Amino acid sequence: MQIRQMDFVREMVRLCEDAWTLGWHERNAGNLSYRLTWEESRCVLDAIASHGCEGDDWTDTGLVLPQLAGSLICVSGAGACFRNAGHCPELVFGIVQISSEGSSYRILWGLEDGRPTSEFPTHLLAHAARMDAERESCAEGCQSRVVYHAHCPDAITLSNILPPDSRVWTRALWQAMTEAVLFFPEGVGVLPWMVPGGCDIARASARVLGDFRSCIWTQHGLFATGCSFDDAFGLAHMIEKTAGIYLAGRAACGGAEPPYGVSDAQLRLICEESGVLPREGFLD
Ligand code: 2HA
Ligand code: ZN
Repeated sequence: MQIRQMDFVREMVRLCEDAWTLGWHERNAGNLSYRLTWEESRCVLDAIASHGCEGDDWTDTGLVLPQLAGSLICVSGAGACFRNAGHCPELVFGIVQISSEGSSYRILWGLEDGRPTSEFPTHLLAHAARMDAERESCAEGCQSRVVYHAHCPDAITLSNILPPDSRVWTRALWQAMTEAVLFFPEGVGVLPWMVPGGCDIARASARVLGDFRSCIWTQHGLFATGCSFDDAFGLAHMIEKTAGIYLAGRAACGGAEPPYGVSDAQLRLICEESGVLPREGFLD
């Protein structure tokens, strides 16, 4: 099977097209990565071997991540426009292999225009952070495979009016819409403003993503992670939608806090009914 026909590539294309339509990916905004299963990795390596391709030279990532040693990661490219994902997946995405020490990568397929996204360090550290977090908390081990960064406009607007505080943000979003708490009971992580594109913001984001499945980049956008494309995209969508509802509510109240959001007592009731534990300390 051709690599561009594989399910995970088609899923990446679909996410890009949907998110482009929603207006989250102006020009070359945003980036996306997927950590392949061993089965998918084997299919990719077989497909590459059958074409007699060798893979590129190794490039140092500046990070040492033994969790990712030997992994194959499909990632969007630096400067790539999500709008073109369906038209030319080999330009927008590529599959890289992480070295056995977890400190460098080489391109096996795609990225025909160059190299992985400028936020590659954040993607690598986010995958590793979720693997560590889930290994501790989940009997089945790590399920997270998708890391997604989008410039969602309402989340960005909200970061212009709320402090960069996870509890404040989470409460505003939970109160905006009844079921938000069920989608992100652990809350939403928020990172104060930082320069994008390097290892500093990557390390700070990974600290947040060890604790939350999402991370707001203030005045910039958000990161959402998940076990599947539906999971990561759905989480980003839920954060963006609740941010929009909260903003519309505040605007309708002349800038004041909307008086009739879902109350703490109601949030506790929904959680009890659904067997979900809201993050400790985030309800009054
Ligand atoms: O890839 O969104 O943050 C373009 C970006 C960088
Ligand atoms: Zn960005």
